[in-house]
Amino acid sequence: VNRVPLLAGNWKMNLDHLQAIAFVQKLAWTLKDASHDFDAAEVAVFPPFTDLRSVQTLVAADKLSIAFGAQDLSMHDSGAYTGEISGAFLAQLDCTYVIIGHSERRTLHAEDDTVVAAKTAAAVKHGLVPVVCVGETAEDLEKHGPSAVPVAQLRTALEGLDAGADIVVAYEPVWAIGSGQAATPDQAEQVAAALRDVVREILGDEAATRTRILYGGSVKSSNIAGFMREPNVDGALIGGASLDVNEFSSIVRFQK
Ligand code: G2H
Repeated sequence: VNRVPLLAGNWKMNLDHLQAIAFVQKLAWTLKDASHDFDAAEVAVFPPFTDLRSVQTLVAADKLSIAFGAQDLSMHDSGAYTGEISGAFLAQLDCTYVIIGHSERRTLHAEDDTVVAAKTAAAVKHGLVPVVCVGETAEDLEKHGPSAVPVAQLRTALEGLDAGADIVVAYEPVWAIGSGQAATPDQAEQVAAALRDVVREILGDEAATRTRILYGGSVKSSNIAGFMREPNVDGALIGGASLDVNEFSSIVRFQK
């Protein structure tokens, strides 16, 4: 199976637009120095909304191969939704991706599976690739086992999408996020395989073969290789460790 791995840095609410420019420039130089093959491992960053215009300008001016996206979007196209950002606006800024349903959105902003599904549909409608995040809490894990909750979350998120929809799935166990305690490669593989079955069930075989499933939760340069050896793990969503250019570059240049 030929899926290009995706190494994606979720900056969360870090780096303002000036820091973003400096960061992306340094990242591009570091990867160029290391002769990184972007066709072999795709690199993406997810800055705050207010950085996107700066990142777009820099990427276009320097013809960088670094992709970028937003960390959230509105389920609506336009209108009286104070503080919300339309997928149409993100598409205009050349965003390729948009993260949807990150556990911090689910927990801190009460986004449930229905909201996640509406946002996923909105992203696809505007030509963005949704990075749909799913994952269980420690309590879910104890009560329902490893894949039941992420599987149910993904089922709802994908309902109503066309088979041709271009999506990325991110499995992020809540207990592993920012905790320093990552899942084991085995655990990630087990859930990733179950999530691929959901993609197959809802979007069909072709989508299941093509869709990239990422692992997220305390990924760093010292543990990335183990995840990348798993057949159903096609990359990572990296939070804390993506804010250090050297560390993120080492993750991007993982050795299997
Ligand atoms: C999970 C992850 C990035 P971290 O939230 O989405 O963050 O790598 O800091 O655990």
